Amino acid sequence: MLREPSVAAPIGEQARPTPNLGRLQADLQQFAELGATADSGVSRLAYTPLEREAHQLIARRMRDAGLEVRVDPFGNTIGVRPGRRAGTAAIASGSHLDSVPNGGRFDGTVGVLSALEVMRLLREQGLETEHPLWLVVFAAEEGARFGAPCLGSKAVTGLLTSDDLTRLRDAQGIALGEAMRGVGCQPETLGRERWSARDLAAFLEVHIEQARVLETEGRPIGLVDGIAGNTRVRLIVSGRADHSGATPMHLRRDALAAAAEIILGVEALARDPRRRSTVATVGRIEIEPNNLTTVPGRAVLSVDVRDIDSDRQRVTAREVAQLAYRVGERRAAQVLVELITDSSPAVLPIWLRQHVAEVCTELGIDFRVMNSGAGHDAAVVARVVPAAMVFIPSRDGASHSPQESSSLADIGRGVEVLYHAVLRLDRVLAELEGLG
Ligand code: HGY
Ligand code: MN
Ligand code: MN
Repeated sequence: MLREPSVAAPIGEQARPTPNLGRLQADLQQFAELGATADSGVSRLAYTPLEREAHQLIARRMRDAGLEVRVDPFGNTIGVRPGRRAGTAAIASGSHLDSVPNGGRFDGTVGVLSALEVMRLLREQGLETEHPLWLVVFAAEEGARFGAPCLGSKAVTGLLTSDDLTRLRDAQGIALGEAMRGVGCQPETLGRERWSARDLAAFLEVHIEQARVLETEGRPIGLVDGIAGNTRVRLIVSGRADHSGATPMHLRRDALAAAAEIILGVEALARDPRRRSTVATVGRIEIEPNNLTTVPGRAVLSVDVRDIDSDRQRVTAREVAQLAYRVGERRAAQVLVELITDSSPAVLPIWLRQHVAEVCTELGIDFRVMNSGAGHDAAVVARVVPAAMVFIPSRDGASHSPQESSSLADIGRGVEVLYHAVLRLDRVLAELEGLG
């Protein structure tokens, strides 16, 4: 006897619950207070007590919403809403709660709270899905502290190695593994837990766009096609520390002057019109001895090269190294190049994006397909299960700064799209699995 489809009907016939914007605003405010900075930004770095405090807060919110909560050995917090058919692969949604130093209050947090609001709405609607639903909060998505991004999602997808635990260090020289243990994680279990299509059928991430396209075009939703990859290198320029008054100009080996030439060279490489979607940034520089009356003897530059095209990404990174060596030779400075991290671009599966696109159409919400210049956990998760990303507009494209903001109305639209995408996916997968 054929079972009645136990999943929600197409949007036309089913309720369109209104996201509770007041609740979302209150939650955004509470997370904004964890690591709040003087100019209304947040600093919640990877594997610090503040990031863990944010995970403990979301765990409480998950339990309030009726989810069973667990924290895995890498600090990822996962809330589970059982489905009718235990044992089928789950539909997951979520994002991250760590930030860059003095970053924005929306990056990552919007995706986490959108997924939480969907769980609340399902509960208030009394809707039970066929598949289990996961709310996933990944640890350490930002590369700000250790140079390499998406450490929590890489840990569960087999892309983090035990070598990374000692090799990756922060500005104080603290190794990744040590920092993880310092906040109660168990990095030594790396490799034991690895997510696969048995666990997850799909992962959906709502995120702020962090650029200006949606706002410029007046579109409320972006559906992500490709996510840029990143190659990050450390350039160590060693000259000679000398007296800034007694040392004639022609005898100097000024490491900072060499670094300055390299920085402008990196910018010129990325600005080359033949590299359509390449971006390159020297976002961090350390100078020694950093004293007014000493010619700088050492400069360490961190370079972030990104592109949606993997060949261009790697060719540009190689040319950055060659440029640095040439400047070093000319200025009698020694140059060492260290690879910090290298992640390929990801193209998200069109079939999953198409389901989300049909949800937008049924909801009458305008959208556009677009690439993401920023990296995301969805790009990592996409290596093991199908992933989709839903962007909402960023005011003036501001992000990774206290000026980052998105309107509650736009956040609410992202919640609506996610809510109906989860239900549609639950229905489609159930029918495919012959459960419907
Ligand atoms: O840096 C990024 O691409 C992102 O914010 N993790
Ligand atoms: Mn983010
Ligand atoms: Mn970010």
